[in-house]
Amino acid sequence: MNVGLIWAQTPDGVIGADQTIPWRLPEDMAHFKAVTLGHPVVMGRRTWDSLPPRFRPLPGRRNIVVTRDPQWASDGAERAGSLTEALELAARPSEPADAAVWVIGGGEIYRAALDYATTISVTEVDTAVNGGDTYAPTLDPTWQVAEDGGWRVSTSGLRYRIRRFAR
Ligand code: VY7
Repeated sequence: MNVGLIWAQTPDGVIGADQTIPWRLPEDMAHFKAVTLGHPVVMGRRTWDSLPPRFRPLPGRRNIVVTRDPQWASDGAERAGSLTEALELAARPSEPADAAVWVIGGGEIYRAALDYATTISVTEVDTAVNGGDTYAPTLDPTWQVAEDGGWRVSTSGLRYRIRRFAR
């Protein structure tokens, strides 16, 4: 199974502050939805909590949540005790071998998933965030840009670019 990671970050690597994404980029939300729709998504429990309740579970996707708490349960979500357990759940049952799972955050889960990743979608948002407390993993040079959408300007006024990395 192909394991993809998808995140949005500032040039400094900030992906979150105070349990939220500290910018609004409608084009990136649309990109995120288009890429992940129809595929299982894996996220950490804090990321699950950070989703506005009306958007939980993310529709049209199996939502797999990683938590060490064996008691944790939430409507519409599957619980996994570790990232590897989440990937095993995503691969079953009867998903095609070339199916994709998308790891959607956050920082701790991306770091655990990086070794398994075959593709990474990074939206770079040209903004500075004060008080960022969650960071994207740094990509070693084996990761190369496979697709570059170029810099664009959001309706929100922010500059952003979407790049895909592969190795
Ligand atoms: C997470 C939301 C957060 C706040 C409000 C609405 C990249 C993104 C993520 C995660 C952007 C989010 C939403 C947007 C998606 C909608 C549901 C409502 C859907 C990521 N590049 N960008 N993210 N939703 N992991 N990677 O905005 O979600 O998909 O149905």
